[in-house]
Amino acid sequence: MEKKPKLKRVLKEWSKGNDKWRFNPNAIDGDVAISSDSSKLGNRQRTRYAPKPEKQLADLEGRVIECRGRAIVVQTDEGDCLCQTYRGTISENPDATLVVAGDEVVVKLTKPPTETECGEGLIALVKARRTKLCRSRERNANRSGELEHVIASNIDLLFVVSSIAEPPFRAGLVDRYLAYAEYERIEPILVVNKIDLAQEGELDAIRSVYAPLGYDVLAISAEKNLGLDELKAKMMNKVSVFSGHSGVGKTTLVNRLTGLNLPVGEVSEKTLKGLHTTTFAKTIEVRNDAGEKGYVIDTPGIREFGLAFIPREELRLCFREFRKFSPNCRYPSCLHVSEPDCAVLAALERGDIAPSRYESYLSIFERAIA
Ligand SMILES: Nc1nc2c(ncn2[C@@H]2O[C@H](COP(=O)(O)OP(=O)(O)OP(=O)(O)O)[C@@H](O)[C@H]2O)c(=O)[nH]1
Ligand SMILES: [Mg+2]
Ligand SMILES: [Zn+2]
Repeated sequence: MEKKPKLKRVLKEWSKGNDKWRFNPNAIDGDVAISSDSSKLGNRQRTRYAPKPEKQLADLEGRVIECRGRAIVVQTDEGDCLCQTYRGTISENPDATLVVAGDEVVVKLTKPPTETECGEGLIALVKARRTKLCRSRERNANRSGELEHVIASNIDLLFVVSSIAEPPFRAGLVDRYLAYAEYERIEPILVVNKIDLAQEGELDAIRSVYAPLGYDVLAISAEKNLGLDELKAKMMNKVSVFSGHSGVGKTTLVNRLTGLNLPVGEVSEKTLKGLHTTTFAKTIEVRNDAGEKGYVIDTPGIREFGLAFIPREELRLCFREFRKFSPNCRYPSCLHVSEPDCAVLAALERGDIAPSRYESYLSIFERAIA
């Protein structure tokens, strides 16, 4: 998936805002309007039109690799294409972010990809997402009409990346991801990175909470190359996403797994400035020695992961350890908070449910839809 030189250059220009390929919203369907970036030109002259997509160019199917502002990179069997959406873009995902990394799309070509150059085109169709990672879902649409802010789509595995220190392990955030994974029916895998910084017993304490629930816990040090083979093996023939707090080492892991050199950040610097090193989701190919491959989407770190959109009666099903006890609650509708004869609360009292997990449940519950 090594980008061709031209694609890299154009992406750089676009991300700097020097886009001489700005689209004219008034262009008629099929016309690609290109405006010159010269401010000296009069309004009339500012817009010129690219040729219409050639009739004989067949539409191409592909997968979105990254979206950087208006620049969307689509990988197709014929080669990478630099695309944009336009007024005629059809989405099968109403009220959600229009295009994200992982989306399967149909591209109307304006220029076919060649051996040496990437193609160009318009996104004609964004197909329905099989699975998705959402940052938040609003009850009222935001300015762009989004009810769901989607970060990545069509993923098989959600790697919940945390670190043992710098920043410290945050059980609350990890539990939110796990609850989300249960809700969305995506398989989650816990990655505890920076084990080179672990104090005696810290890793066991984390394992003792999550391993009995059936969650895979991978202890890793990207820095010291520990546990990376096991991680890579899980990723083969799948599309994975790395998600977690800023600074836990998601991009460092991607770099170690691929030999790439994507920018990583200094934790102290970032905490002070509140900056994220990775600013947009990006898909990267990961290969093993046997020639198998998988894809991983590296995402920007997050501090909060709101789950207010999950209704309370569904939320109680997202904590898998409750399921064993809940049939014995007095009321089938029991939400395990203050109801009499609640078997989940009794299990918590007995120490059969980890207090940190129940605390996470309550914290999500308080904001969930009643
Ligand atoms: N000690 C130690 N440091 C690590 C390890 N992995 C990553 N780091 C450091 O952690 C810092 C943050 O790493 P990044 O890869 O930028 O973190 P990120 O999760 O991608 O952060 P965002 O892009 O902001 O979400 C860097 O300074 C890395 O060198 C590790 O295994 N051990
Ligand atoms: Mg990063
Ligand atoms: Zn109950």
